Amino acid sequence: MGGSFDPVHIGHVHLAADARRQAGLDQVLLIPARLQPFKLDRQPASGEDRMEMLRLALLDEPGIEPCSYELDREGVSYTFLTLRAMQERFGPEAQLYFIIGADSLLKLETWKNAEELLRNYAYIVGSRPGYQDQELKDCREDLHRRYGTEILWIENEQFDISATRIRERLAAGETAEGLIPPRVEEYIRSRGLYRNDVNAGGLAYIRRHLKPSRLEHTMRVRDEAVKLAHRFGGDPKKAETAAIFHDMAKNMSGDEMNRHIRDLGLDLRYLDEPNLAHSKIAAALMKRDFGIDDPEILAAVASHTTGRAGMSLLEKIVFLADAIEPGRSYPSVEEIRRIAEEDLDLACIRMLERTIAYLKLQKADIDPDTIMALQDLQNKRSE
Ligand code: DGI
Ligand code: FE
Ligand code: FE
Repeated sequence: MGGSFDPVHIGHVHLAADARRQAGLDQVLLIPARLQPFKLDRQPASGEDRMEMLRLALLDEPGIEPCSYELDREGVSYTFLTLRAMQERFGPEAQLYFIIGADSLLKLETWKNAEELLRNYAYIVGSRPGYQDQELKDCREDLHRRYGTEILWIENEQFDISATRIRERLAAGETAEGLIPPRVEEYIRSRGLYRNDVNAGGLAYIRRHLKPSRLEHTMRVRDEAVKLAHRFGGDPKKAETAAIFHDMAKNMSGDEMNRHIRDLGLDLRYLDEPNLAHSKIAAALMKRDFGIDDPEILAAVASHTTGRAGMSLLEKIVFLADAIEPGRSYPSVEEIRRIAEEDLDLACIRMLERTIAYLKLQKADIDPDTIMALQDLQNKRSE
């Protein structure tokens, strides 16, 4: 059974145990994959830590063991190479079963050396009870007919536990009790793992504090900000972090906002304008409660509503992503999206113009930062 095991959770342990029992296997090996940090938007736990967590998780599970085969080799491991090596290790008489999830089964034919995989090895597919829908049944039949592949079903209650959710909880300082074995949680705490995953901490916070529509908006801003960062040479990781947190203070009550303004020592003039306060409160909370002190990220959150004179690339990206994410609809949004395909500054100018026009129509006070942001960008353009 392969996987990231970052961290191993009871879903993995149950699947391995159920597979061993239901299919009568002599031994189950859990083989953590080498993870490439640059391919993930977060820092994975090291191979040593993931092996140790597996060892601890499997202490009470006879016949199930961690295996460091893929970690010990250089580069990306292909499953067909790992299975070849296991066949060699256990001898030609050994019948190997590869334990996978239902979604992987559907994609098996796209894997490297799929034909070898399908002809030489059998599979145990874990799925939620009752999840064997027609597509899976057809797939199984089809693979069996064309390659003679033997595929066994394992029904597994905890199959949809998500390691992402577990990391989010841990990063937010919550326990993952009931999701990972207690010994593994102790190890995670003692090693300080998953604590600095700020994005996970932010996601856990906004899932709890934002209304569904606001959460969906935030997710779209995140995607848009990462896209803009790639397009204009910004830092996609910083853009992602700023976007996740940017509206974290949006669904607070007036009392709550006032309390934060007081506790955080923010300027009183924001008190009666929630739209202006929420971005400043968010930046201050990120710093105080999530330990984010990158000034660029904090500035991008603090200025996302109004903009300001001298905006950095990241500030422009977050400001614009918030304004043009696919859920937005106002008269000029299509035009601004089109401009944002190639000209970040001009798109920001058009957005600021539209905000000012809108606020005038509403007879609302226009923040000096909004006006100066526009003037600054216009001046730089005419130079
Ligand atoms: O938080 P979002 O809704 O995603 O978006 P946002 O942070 O850009 O907030 C938008 C609201 O803020 C919108 O109703 C207009 C208002 N706003 C933007 N600039 C100014 C402003 N309100 C005032 N009073 N003054 C401004 O300069
Ligand atoms: Fe906002
Ligand atoms: Fe927003």
